[in-house]
Amino acid sequence: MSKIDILQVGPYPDWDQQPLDEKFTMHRYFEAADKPAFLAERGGLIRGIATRGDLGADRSMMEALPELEIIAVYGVGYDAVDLDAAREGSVRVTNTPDVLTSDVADLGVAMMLAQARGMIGADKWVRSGNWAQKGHYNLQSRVHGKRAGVLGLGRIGFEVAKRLAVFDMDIAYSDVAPKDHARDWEFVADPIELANRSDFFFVTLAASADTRHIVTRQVVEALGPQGMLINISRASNVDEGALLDALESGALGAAALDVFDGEPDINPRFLELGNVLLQPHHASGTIETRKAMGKLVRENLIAHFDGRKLLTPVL
Ligand code: 8YV
Repeated sequence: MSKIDILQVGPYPDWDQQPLDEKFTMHRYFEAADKPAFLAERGGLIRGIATRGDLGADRSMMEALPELEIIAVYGVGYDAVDLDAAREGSVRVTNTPDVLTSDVADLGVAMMLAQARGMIGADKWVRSGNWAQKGHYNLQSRVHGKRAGVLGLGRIGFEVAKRLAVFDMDIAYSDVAPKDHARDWEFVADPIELANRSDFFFVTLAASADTRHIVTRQVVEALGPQGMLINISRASNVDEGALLDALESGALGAAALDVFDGEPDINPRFLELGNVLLQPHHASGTIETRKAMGKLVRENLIAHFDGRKLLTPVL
């Protein structure tokens, strides 16, 4: 029996590629020199898409695949998948929640600490010989006991807040409504008000058309010259032009970012800034978590084609 044909939108580690190749005929879209021709030639064979959170699947791709049944996303964020197009085509969609939650939250907190305590610069201070030649590194900013705002108290936001509580931080959060699991953390409906009462402001909400630029210039300026914005969600949740303006003028004190407009080709204005920690969209980037994500992608695809219940359905 011939193997089912799957369109693979982006690369996977070998430990995922090998079992996928064993089980399916994987058509490596990301390696195609002429992608429209690739879809025109093979589109009629394809019954599933294996994609990544940052790559997704748009309407034009789906329309090129008349036999498409399922889209499996390697990532929790499915904002790059055109869900309307998937619904219209009765295409199932899966993602990889839960398995990556703690690693993403860990990195978000680590980014806050690293930026607040100047760890990247301090490492350079030692390696350059400055410590021996020029003396002590500049004093930095305290984290424990300060005010934290979490914009989006979903799985990742909750794990971030849980970790911040260990640093005795005064925690508030904003979401569409108060959350039952929010412990003693204050609910603040308005992101501007949340930023006003925060020293560290985490953007942890799922990205969608409704959340685009929810972090406005007003939110950034409310966070202020002593404030820090940490984004481990999607760049689209933040008005990046306003963020850059505020970082350059000092209207915002600092930022720690794992996601960017146009990534990996980020705005070169970031490269000139000494008050930003830059990370390459790798909050879920641990061996353990990426293996768990890849396993979920495979298991969802196999379950679908075996006629069984999907493990982590979005649609
Ligand atoms: C993914 C992410 O690992 O989970 C998501 O939505 O953004 C990342 O954790 C990444 O998109 C995979 O390429």
